[in-house]
Amino acid sequence: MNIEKSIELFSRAQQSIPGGVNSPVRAFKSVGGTPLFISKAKGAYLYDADGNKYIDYIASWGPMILGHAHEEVVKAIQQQALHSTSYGAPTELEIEMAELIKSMAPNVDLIRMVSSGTEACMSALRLARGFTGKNKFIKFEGCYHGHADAFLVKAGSGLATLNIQTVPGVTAGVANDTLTCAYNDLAAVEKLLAENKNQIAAIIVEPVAGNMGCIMPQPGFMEGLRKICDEENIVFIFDEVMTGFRLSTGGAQQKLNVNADLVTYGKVIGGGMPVGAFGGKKEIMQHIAPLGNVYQAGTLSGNPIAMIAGYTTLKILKENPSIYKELEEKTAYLRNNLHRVFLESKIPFVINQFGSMISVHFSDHAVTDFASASSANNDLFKKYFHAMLSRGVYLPPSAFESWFLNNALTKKDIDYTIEATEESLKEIAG
Ligand code: HOZ
Repeated sequence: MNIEKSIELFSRAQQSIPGGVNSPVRAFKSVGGTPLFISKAKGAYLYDADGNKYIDYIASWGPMILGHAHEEVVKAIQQQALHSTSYGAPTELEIEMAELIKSMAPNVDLIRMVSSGTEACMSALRLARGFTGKNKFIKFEGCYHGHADAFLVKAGSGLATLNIQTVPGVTAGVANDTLTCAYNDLAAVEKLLAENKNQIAAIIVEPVAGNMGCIMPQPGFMEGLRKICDEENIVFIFDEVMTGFRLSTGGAQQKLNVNADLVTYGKVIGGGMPVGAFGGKKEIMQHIAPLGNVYQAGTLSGNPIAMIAGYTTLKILKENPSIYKELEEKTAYLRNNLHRVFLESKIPFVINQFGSMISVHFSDHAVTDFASASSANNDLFKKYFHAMLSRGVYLPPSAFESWFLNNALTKKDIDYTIEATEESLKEIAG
């Protein structure tokens, strides 16, 4: 595969952009090689600067659930752009977006739009602290809630990919209030509670983890967290930046049948534009300024282009819930057939799948938390990643990221992916 232009662009990018990329995982650091520079995408396919075509399993890390350049979404953006791209004043569109989200997501009385998942989680945490008057919070090892200081402790995603243990610039004072324990370990949560009685404002969790590969909650884990939060007067925050409107029309809350007090969104709700949101119960949300004193603001919050892209995407999902069934069927088909070809290869593997999120860990034991995800064979992942890329299948360039299926993928694309895996595993086994 000729990637001369990507090589040239990467070298040029490094002269002006740190590491040549605007988000670390894109740099291919843990898998090696040159990141591909993308020139366009349509449906399920990405095209790089050299004109190579790839089947896309990243979907912009989740947002492009309908496929790239979806006609209705593109048209809506074009029409809105004619009326200006930003006003810095309220619009009816923001109300429509809030009403649409409220009509889809359980437990959302009020919702505030922001511009990224990071902002959404950061603001939800501040709100939980302001509401409870407590400072500490619990997050789970390997869960990633964006790059606000408080969350950069034992975080997954890019930090796990780059093996960054502590982040210079995050002060000890901030990190001291971040308590961590293993995902799926209720006993560890109870221990933290006992050690920090009446000091914990919030528990934040990815209801289906997607930043250490895909990891499902064990039966009873989310329900147990809900119970603890009720008993201890703790705000339960679902970080649905990945799962929101990806797993169902009501997100993970609906899919897992567990209520959160606050929910954060991103990715899908922006339809590919930079959008985040946090919302939840009125009694908590009414503490946000200008209703209350918990300050939070943004010049581009509720930006009309972002709103119309997200609104159009969500409306399509709401009106066509069969999309979720189709996505789930496609992902299950992929999982079952990957399972078959991995078994034949005799290479140890674990495939975790939930809805349209899936990932492969090269491991001989179950992957249920960050420790089990980290002990998988990253060298094999790296070889698999490159073998697939050379066959035109674009997987996330890190074993610590979930794959996201988009609904433009056809059975033919998935069959090709399975064949490519079969060939890649033969190549790896040598
Ligand atoms: N942290 C993002 C996925 N979990 C990666 C985004 C990117 O590098 O573009």
